Order: sequence, then C-alpha cells, then structure tokens
Amino acid sequence: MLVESVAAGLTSQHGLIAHGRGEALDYLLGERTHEFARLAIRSAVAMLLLARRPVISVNGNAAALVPGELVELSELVGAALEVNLFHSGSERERKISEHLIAHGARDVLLPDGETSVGGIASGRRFVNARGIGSSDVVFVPLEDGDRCAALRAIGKSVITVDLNPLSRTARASTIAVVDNVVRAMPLLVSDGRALSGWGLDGLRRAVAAYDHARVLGDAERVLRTSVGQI
Ligand code: PTJ
Repeated sequence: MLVESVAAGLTSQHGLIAHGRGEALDYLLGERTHEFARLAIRSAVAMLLLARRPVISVNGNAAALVPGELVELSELVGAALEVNLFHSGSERERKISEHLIAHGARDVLLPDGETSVGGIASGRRFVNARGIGSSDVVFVPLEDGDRCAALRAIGKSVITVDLNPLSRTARASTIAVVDNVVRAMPLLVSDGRALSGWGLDGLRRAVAAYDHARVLGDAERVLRTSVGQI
C-alpha cells in the first residue's frame, strides 16, 4: 500500500523508511495488539469524545494505510480532519485531501498559509486556524517528536499511535497507543461506536484510567524481552 501510495504522490519516500522502522518494532512486539495498547485506545477515544475541538491530523503514511478508518473516526467523535505534513508541499496536501474525500470525508482542512505553531522546524508547523490552531485535543497517527512536544507546550493534549515506545513522540504525548496503526485504527473506530453512548462520568473515568508511565514501561518490557530472545 505504501509503495503504491508513494507512486500516487500521497506518501513521501521518507514515509517508506519510517514504515520500515515501524515494521522492525512490530516484529519485536509480536505483530499483535497488546493490553497496554488496548487500554490506551479506550482512553484515547474517551478523550476525543470529551474534547471541545478535537482534530485528527493526517500525514502521508496514515492516508495510505487507514484512510477509511480516519474518516469514520472523525465522524464518530466529531473531529475535524486536517492534513499536516512533515515534508510539506501543497501538491501532496491536495492529493491527500482528495483521497480522504474519496473515502467519504465531507471536509478536509489544509494549512491556511497564515497560522503556524512555534518551536517546529519541519513543515508541520503550518496549520489551519480552524483546525489544529484552535484545537484542544489532537490525534496524530505517526507523529514526529518535535511537533508533539510543541503542541503539548501550547497546552494541547496529544494522542499518538507509534510502534516505538522509546520515541520522543511516545514520551511527549498525553496518550500513546503503542501499536501498528493498521491494527489500532479499526479498534479506535469500534470504541468510537461503543463509547458514544457513555455519559460524561464514564468517559472521564476511561481517561483517568490511562497511566502513561505504565503503558510505556510495559511496552518497553515486551520489546526488551523479545530482543533478549533473539
Ligand atoms: O507524510 P509526512 O511528510 O508528514 O511524513 C511522515 C513521516 C512518517 C515520514 C514523518 O512523520 C517521519 O519521518 O516520522 P518519524 O520521525 O520517522 O516517526 C515515525 C514513527 O512512526 C516511528 O517511531 C515509527 O516507528 C512509527 N511507525 C512507522 N510505521 C508505523 C509506525 N507506528 C505505527 N504504525 C505504523 N504502521
């Protein structure tokens, strides 16, 4: 999917390398969704449902792998979809937006050319004032560490999906789903359906149940055990 997506101009060549890094870690995690990820997914959906202005940030890799699920989740939790790229370029932004619309999105935000987030060197600093610019919770599959820290520094909650529990992204995030985005997204969607009937108290309890240090520690332990067995 990623190779085709690079050829179609949706994903950057750097995206292939990033995916390779992910595959190596996924192998060590046993290519399955662990309990620490399952719990994080539930808390993440609860946080999105409680948010006033949630935004799902889409890059070239996520658009290639899980476009339909991104659109479905945005509908279920009432989040805006915004294209935000590390290697920015208006042509790729336009193609990703069209790809999401082809998968059912009604509206896709792009950087508005005026709004930016401080402390980020990459193209990811350019955002949309109606989207990430005014959001309270940002969901970012396959984040880079700089932006995650910068968004946290300006008071936003950041939910990430990253197979590397040692990455700056995972560490700086509010909630880290350590799992393959291909497995995590369908679970986020099914939890989006299941939790939409929950009241405020239940959702708040689901967020409070998340323990960042524990999730990262459990994930790291699985990785270290696998490496020790090789
Ligand atoms: O489309 P762009 O221009 O925004 O570029 C996107 C990439 C992914 C190239 C860019 O954000 C990047 O270089 O990211 P990093 O810093 O390589 O971080 C990507 C993280 O995602 C790494 O920690 C990988 O282990 C992880 N990863 C890769 N594939 C998956 C993944 N995590 C979950 N599911 C995957 N399939």
